[in-house]
Amino acid sequence: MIRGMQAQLEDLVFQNGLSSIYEKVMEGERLSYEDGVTLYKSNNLAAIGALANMVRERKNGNTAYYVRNMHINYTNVCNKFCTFCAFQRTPIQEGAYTWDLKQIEEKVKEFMHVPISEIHMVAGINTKLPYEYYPDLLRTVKRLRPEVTIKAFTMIEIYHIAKISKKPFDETIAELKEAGLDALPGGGAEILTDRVHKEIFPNKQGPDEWLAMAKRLHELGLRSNATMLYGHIETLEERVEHLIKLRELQDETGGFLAFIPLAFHPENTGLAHLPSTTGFDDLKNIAVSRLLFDNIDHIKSFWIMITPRVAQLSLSFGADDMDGTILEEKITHDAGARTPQSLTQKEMVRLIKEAGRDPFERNALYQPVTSA
Ligand code: V47
Repeated sequence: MIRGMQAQLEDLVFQNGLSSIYEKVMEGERLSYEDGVTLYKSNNLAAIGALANMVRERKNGNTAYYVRNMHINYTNVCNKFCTFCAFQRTPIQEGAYTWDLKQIEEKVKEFMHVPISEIHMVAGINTKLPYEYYPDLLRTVKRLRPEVTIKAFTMIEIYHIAKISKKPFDETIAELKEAGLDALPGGGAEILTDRVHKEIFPNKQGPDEWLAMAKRLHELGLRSNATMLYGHIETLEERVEHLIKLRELQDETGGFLAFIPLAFHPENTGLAHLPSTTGFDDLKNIAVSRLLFDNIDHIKSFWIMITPRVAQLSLSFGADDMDGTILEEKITHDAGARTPQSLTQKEMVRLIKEAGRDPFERNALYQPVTSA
């Protein structure tokens, strides 16, 4: 950093009581729980963003990753009834759907003309689906598009699949890998505290089980992402607790590829009385997570939830990944998202270049992809 800019930043952090955090960041020292709370409570987004940007550039230089991908939400039938979810349906509810393998094949074929290198699959827990459906789903997708990396099944789906497989856990995971599972998405973590678990997602696995499952899968050689659903009933302290729990697990396994803060969308949910998140809070979550995660390489901004405009700005506030072109998205749009369903590669590259970053096309494992 040139001296003038550094002096300005020192003034900014000093005026805002962030000097000790600034010093730790300069020294590459790990931030504490208390530092996390201080950052979340501070409204000096410019100072927090500048610190996060420093860490981002140290870790990822000027690179901004993106992926050409497709989302497949194979069923919205779910037995978990999480209060924050607008996507779930009971089996007999209007709008309930479950795609059989033929329909999955049709969905993949519908976008066969679009070059992609990742397919992201997450869905509800539909207890009517037999175990074989899951490896068959992976095989169907891989058969049609062998060039893609498949990032599928949240820790919650894996719990369910493993339970109904009636086989030893390691065997089930080996079978899913063999069928085409390359990586796992970060969903289902929500807020990893017992209070929030009890309040808004009591029917699915809670903090300890989510973390235990992630640990197990990392140990079996699978990499995953991690997410945090913010902007509902959680306190700022609980956000920090969530980040620290993930950081501790990452110390043990090194299995997390990316962290993605997910902005809560209230429409059509049991929390519809709550307001949407703001651009300010969206950027702050990106920046604070970049500062706390000294051991996770990538901070991803999911433009579907925070808009392409805010995601573009986030590239200067700690994020180094814009996620994907998507094609179709259901979970956030059912909850009232007004963002588009997809971005073209051209639009993605333009957003990144205008932000002064160098676009880098990747697959689900952050391996480089050479554009067709
Ligand atoms: O776990 C549900 C969230 C998640 C709402 O790993 C909501 O690259 C906002 O896992 N408002 C599933 N969010 C999505 C997911 C994901 C998404 C993008 C990238 C990656 C990745 C993973 O969606 C759920 C939940 O946290 N969600 N309802 C809602 N109303």
